[in-house]
Amino acid sequence: MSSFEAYEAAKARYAALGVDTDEAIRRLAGVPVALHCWQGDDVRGFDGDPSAPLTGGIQTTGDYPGRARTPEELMADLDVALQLCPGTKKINLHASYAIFDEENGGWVDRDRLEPKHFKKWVDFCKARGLGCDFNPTFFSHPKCDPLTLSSPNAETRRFWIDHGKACIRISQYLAQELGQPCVMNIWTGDGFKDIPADRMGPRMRYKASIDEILSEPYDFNLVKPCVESKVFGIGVEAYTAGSAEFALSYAAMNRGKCIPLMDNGHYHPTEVVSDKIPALLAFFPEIALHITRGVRWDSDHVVLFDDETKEIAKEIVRCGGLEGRVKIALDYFDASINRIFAWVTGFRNVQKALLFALLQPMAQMQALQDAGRFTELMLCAEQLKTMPFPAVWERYCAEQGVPAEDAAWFGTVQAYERDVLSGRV
Ligand code: RNT
Ligand code: ZN
Repeated sequence: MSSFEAYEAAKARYAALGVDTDEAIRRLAGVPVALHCWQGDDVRGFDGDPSAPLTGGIQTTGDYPGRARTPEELMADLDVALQLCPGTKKINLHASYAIFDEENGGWVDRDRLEPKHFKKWVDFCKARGLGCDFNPTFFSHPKCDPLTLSSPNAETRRFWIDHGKACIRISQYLAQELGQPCVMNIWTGDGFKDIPADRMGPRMRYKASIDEILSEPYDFNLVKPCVESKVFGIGVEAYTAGSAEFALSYAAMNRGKCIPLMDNGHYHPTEVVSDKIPALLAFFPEIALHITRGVRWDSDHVVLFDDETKEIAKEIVRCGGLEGRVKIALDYFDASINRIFAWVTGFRNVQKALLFALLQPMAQMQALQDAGRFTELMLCAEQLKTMPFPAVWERYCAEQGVPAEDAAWFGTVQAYERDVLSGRV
């Protein structure tokens, strides 16, 4: 059977369930998903000592060869990954990926960053028609004492607040230059290894610091500041200042100024972000996500086409998230496998999950639920699992000009590893 025939057959089978495959493909093509730059270099960035450790309670493990060491290498690697990913892509930068050169005056510390340090990234995005998201970098820096925005030391807080404000200005610049909103995520690893004497003080300081960062003028239509919560990190097992309740309450009390961000690695292992999406959308006009995969803990493994990724995608679609209410980004870092493969696999899996969700007869399933017909609902949900999804995925990839089969694009990654990555020693 040709791929045309396979698609026509799949289309007919989905149509019998009341699902329009052409419409699903059309909708998915317009949904922006942000690819995180930090998978390409193990979250090191370009603004500090390249041998300094990653801090803030996060960790990359593995020593697969070929990590990007310069902006040029990272951009070249991103290009290879992006050409293999279908859909509307944005990239997601951290402030630590500032590019310093003679033209822009050379290195400055994070509190002095300016839009000009991201001009090369703007050029990169413009040439490829990409949007860009942004993150202040509150970790891996000598000014972490080890706390940042919640530090009891006023000088430390001053430095990091000024960093946050600089990042608001940079985010506004990115949005204006690229003509699409920039999601700017505030996350710190601030917390304690063991039981703190004072849980309130750090949170009050964190709150005041974010208030000050957000006092920097910005257009909320262009810059979407987020606050990302986290239950624990390495070395901050007992307490984080930016807990779930803290971040959510901050966003709720500052509607119109910032939005909540959920990373599905940041909750107790039996909690699921899929269920939290409609809970938050009942109150917030917009929310943001970091899609990742935790294995027993917040381990930031590559996103797979697994049950929870599908369930997250299903809730995004069901709750109207594709119409701009849910800002979708990826967040993982695996240094034990080919990094470009990791990027492409995770991105394609989010696309697959969204397409899989768009191919469900949601209105009919909702009607079954509302009528209490749970037997038929289970039947329908199980039937969906063996529908001819691959034929629709292949059509989508063909329309997007990317290889459909993994074996096809993996050859490109292998060739690049052989010709380019293996030469990086
Ligand atoms: C850490 C958070 C945070 C970072 C990135 C690099 O646990 O998930 O989002 O992963 O900012
Ligand atoms: Zn995250």
